[in-house]
Amino acid sequence: MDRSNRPSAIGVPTGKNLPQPTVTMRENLIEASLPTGESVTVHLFGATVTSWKLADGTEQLFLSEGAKLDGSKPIRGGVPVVFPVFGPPPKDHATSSLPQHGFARNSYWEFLGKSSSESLGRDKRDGGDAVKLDFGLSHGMLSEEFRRAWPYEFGLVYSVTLSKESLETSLQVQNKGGRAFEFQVLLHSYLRVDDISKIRIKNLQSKTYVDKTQNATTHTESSPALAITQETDRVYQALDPKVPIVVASDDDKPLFSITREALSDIVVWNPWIDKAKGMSDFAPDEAYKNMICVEAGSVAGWQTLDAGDAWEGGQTIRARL
Ligand code: TA6
Repeated sequence: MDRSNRPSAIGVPTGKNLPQPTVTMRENLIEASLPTGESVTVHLFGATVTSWKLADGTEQLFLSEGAKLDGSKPIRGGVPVVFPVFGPPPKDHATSSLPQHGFARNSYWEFLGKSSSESLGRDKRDGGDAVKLDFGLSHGMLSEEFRRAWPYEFGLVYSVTLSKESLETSLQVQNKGGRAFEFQVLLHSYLRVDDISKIRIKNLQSKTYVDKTQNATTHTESSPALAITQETDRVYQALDPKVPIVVASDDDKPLFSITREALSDIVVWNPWIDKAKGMSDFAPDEAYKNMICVEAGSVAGWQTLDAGDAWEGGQTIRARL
């Protein structure tokens, strides 16, 4: 066939002709930004997202001014990763010797690499509309103390995906050993708000919750729009992950919307005045007015992962809808 007359393919701009996301690494921080200005920063300690900014530069996450960034303690703010146990570990459990909220937020992870829009299977015409950062943690990377406290061969891959309209964080848990283990997991998101008295949390009505400020007694949410007027520490259970939890202003403008995959519990936490003062890394004391934790997790019970199996779950947070 005479190929000289074959029409040339119509040029479809590929990602390589368009401005691409940038990813930089300095010390223990990985920063990714989109050509349109959105950015995300992840600290290798805990693979903790410490900043998420929209295109206009506004910060969406709360990071305490007293947060330790030197690995001396979990980072107070952003999105700490809670694994393999949520809260203080039960005494009669394999996690009993671990610290509160487990070791994932308390260990250095490794940066595994980035993927941009094209490899994310998104619209190729806009190479810069998303970037995914992957982080890994495995048993051999843990401190001797943690390895001894929880002697299971595991692998974690934590993916942070920044797009123009959302921040997505998901965790894959692999059981690389020869015996099953139980785990809990939670993404401890500290959302930044201008004024805690002017926000409401929606889509919790009629849901069952355990109230940790009332001796872990069980209650049913009666409010269609929960206001935060005191120390609040509630574990809402068995929610449909597809139904967004919405943080709205008091005149009902949506500020954040959180949907989940395989995470059916939501923790709502604000330390309020006394607890804020009582945390040495929570600063300034008044900052409880500028944060609300809405935490997607699987924490009401335990997931069992058999040898060789894997589990995946995650959240997508949309801001300023
Ligand atoms: O997610 C809510 C919670 O379990 C609260 O009870 C409070 O302890 C908060 O986590 C912070 O825990 P941390 O260990 O980071 O001080």
